[in-house]
Amino acid sequence: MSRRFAAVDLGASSGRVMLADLSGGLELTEAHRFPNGPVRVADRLHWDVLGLYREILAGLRAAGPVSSIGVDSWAVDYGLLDESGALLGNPVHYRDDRTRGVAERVAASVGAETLYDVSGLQVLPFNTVYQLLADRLDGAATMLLIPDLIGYWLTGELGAEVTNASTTGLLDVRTRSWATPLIERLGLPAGLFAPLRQPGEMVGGLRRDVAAEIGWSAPLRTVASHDTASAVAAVPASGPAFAYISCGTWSLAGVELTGPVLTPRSRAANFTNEAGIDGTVRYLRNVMGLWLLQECLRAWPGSDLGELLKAAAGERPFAAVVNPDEPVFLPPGDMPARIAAECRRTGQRPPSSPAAYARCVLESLALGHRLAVRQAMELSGRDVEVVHLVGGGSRNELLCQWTADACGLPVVAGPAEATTFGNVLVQARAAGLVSDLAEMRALVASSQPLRRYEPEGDARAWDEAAARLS
Ligand code: ADP
Ligand code: LRH
Repeated sequence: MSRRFAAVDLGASSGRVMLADLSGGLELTEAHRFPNGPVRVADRLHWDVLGLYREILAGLRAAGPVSSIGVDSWAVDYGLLDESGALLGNPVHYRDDRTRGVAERVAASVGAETLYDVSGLQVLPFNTVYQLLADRLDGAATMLLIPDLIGYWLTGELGAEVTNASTTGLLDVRTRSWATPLIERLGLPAGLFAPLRQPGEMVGGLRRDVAAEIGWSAPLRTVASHDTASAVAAVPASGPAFAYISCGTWSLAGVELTGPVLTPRSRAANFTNEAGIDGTVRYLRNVMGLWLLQECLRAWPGSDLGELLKAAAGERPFAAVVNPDEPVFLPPGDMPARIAAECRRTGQRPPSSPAAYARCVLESLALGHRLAVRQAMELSGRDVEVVHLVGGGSRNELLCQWTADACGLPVVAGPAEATTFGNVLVQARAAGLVSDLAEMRALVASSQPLRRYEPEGDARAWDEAAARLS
């Protein structure tokens, strides 16, 4: 058996096919990277799922033969299949507005407490449950979340991987099985939901047409197919006293627990209890993340991220800060204009240059990180000595330093490709090359360059800035 594994990792801003070699340590190479993002067609926002599938095949062709393949992606979104297994319509993007008001209607009919008690999930307008209720389900036989859909196209096998299923709002947080009574109470057909699979299970071999297309064949294994679950599995922590921030398009900030927290205070703070590998709970909250900066950059054609960050470092501290989680920032559109409007609404002068906007975004995100990490600690009772910041955001030195400063805790940054590491290490573990979660994390820690940021600067200034947002 070769010690090479392929990871397909679809992020909201880019997808990649990565190749990991565990023959002597843990080496990662990028076989193929391709852009991803929303596609608007008339009044609906979609993903280009067939385009993504084409790029995945190109990536697998470039990667060459491996022992097994794993697929992960962003959560909550899905494709609907008819009886024959054909895709019904093009998957809709979670930033689409068709779910407006649905969460409120469901809370009024079923009760927000009941929903939280069953699923343990934070309320986000785009949770799968709300999307399904806003969707036309006529003719739909099966709902597959995106990695399960890709897996179905690669192998012909139907299933629902459990870490991602935990983001639907329809998985029982205690039993980790489909919450059939809730599904039925909501009037959704229970038959839509495919049998659950655990990370590390063998799914099956590639379909003949797929193998012919890429020029080789290997089995597909389930991994922690929710990208955030894979990222948390690869956090290079050495004990339990850590918080994590999986920082890319979103910042997912919280702690890893052995059981859910379902208290009224936890629900009020909108903390989620998503499934991690090996029965762990990812107790976290979504912070709007680098989406804010991505959308600013889209509004400034020709701008360069590196140059912008350099200039942001020279801007006046705390000139303006916003709550990054204001719902107004969720959809695509003119981000600088929305930030300016939010500054005016809160009695602050809007930034006057791209560099000043970048500073405002990064300081605001660091404050969002601080609030989520502190609340996660308080609500779960978990002690935290270090914050691990992984994902593309770990390459942003300003954000790492300011997160350390704002939290008053050391930040260990990296790896940027934590999701991919989690993906391949679950495969390697299933193949018997790694023993357990602790060893997976130790392997990441010993093989990847990490950078430590100690809190510095003016702690009082961060307290004051945080107070401006509360
Ligand atoms: P996703 O998986 O959600 O697509 P990633 O984890 O790939 O997101 O992170 C993408 C983000 O990482 C980009 O929006 C960018 O802000 C940040 N990033 C990537 N590379 C760098 C870099 N060299 N310097 C600063 N930030 C970076
Ligand atoms: C990050 C992520 C996050 C979800 C969001 C939809 O990529 O999976 O965990 O909340 O996308």
